[in-house]
Amino acid sequence: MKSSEARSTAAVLTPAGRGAVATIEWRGDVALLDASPTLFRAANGNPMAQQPVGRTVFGAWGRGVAEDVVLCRVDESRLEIHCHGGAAAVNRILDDLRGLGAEVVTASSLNVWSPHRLDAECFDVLTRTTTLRTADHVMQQAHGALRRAIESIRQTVGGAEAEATVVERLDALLEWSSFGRHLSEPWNVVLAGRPNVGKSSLMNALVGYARSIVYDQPGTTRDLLTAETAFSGWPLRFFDTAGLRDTVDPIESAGIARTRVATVEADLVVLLLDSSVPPTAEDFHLLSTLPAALVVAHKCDLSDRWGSAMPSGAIAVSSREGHGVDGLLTAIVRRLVPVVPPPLTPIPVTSRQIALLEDARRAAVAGEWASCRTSLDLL
Ligand SMILES: Nc1nc2c(ncn2[C@@H]2O[C@H](COP(=O)(O)OP(=O)(O)OP(=O)(O)O)[C@@H](O)[C@H]2O)c(=O)[nH]1
Ligand SMILES: [Mg+2]
Repeated sequence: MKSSEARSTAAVLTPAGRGAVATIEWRGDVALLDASPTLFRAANGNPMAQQPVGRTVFGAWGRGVAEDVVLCRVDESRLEIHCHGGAAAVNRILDDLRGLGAEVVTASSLNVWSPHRLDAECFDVLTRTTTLRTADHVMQQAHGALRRAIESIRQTVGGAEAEATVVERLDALLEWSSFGRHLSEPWNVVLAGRPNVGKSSLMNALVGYARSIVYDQPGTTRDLLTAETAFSGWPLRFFDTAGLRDTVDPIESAGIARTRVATVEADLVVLLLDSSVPPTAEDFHLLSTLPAALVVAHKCDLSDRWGSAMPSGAIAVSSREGHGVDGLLTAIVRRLVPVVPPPLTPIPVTSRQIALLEDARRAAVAGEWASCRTSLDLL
């Protein structure tokens, strides 16, 4: 072993088995990785030593069947490797790093946690992310993107700069509140519609396995059922619901009451209409009570009985044939994440951060600069 190799260490920063994404820190000479080009291939084709510090780099790790990973050079001699959280992926990467001469140590022995409370809080959120894409955004905050933005606002508070500028800059951070909160908590998508329109079938088609019972009698699903998945790197939690109708059955009524609460609390409602049977008054009632819903013309493998009564933006889907399911997922994601923040955008990622930024904004609007400063200092 060369002396330069003997000095490298590797540690898993994330708790074992807790998240779907794991983070490994490697301290050593990045050129060692580039000297073994079959080990890591950056999507942008550049060697790691040429990737700027702080830039997140997507790529493939390993010989043979590769792992999707995100790498980031934290500084000249520290590299973070984000991979799928399963033990197999983590152990494989640790083995490869051992092959480069690294000694595998515990995270606490590395003393990696940032002295900045805000960065450390973002590191904690990082352990709860479930996709590489969300981990990438949170990691940028853990490396100081949010802290630097807040420090910069803090310096201007009460100074010569106009109140409007501080409010504007706080607004620019708060614009990403909902996005930031969802980096560690899936977006909730409720599948609603009359009984038998195929909500459970669509839930199964969306998540790719038979989560819900499908049956040809209306009233099959009585309670809320959830299933989590990710699409385009965004975590989604689907709710299969009891079909909405008037009923005297007390259990079904309780299920319907839960459905109504879920539709109010959801980030998005997908309203299913069965295009193979003529529209009913209940369908039109649902369309008017859920105006923001994404509408699906379901069972499009059968002949259409709605014609021009179907809303023009409805997405034709057949869960039975699989037709239109990917298009629906794309439309769902477009509604939930209409704009993706550019790299290094500061984003608040916890409710605490968002609440304090809102407090700071309220104080700034009222011209209460001492209170605004206090809120920013608490961050
Ligand atoms: N042809 C066709 N039939 C479908 C499709 N999706 C569902 N079905 C059928 O429609 C019936 C009802 O499906 P479910 O998924 O149980 O409907 P649901 O909306 O969950 O029903 P409830 O739980 O009773 O509210 C079943 O017989 C399914 O096989 C589809 O895309 N095409
Ligand atoms: Mg059902």
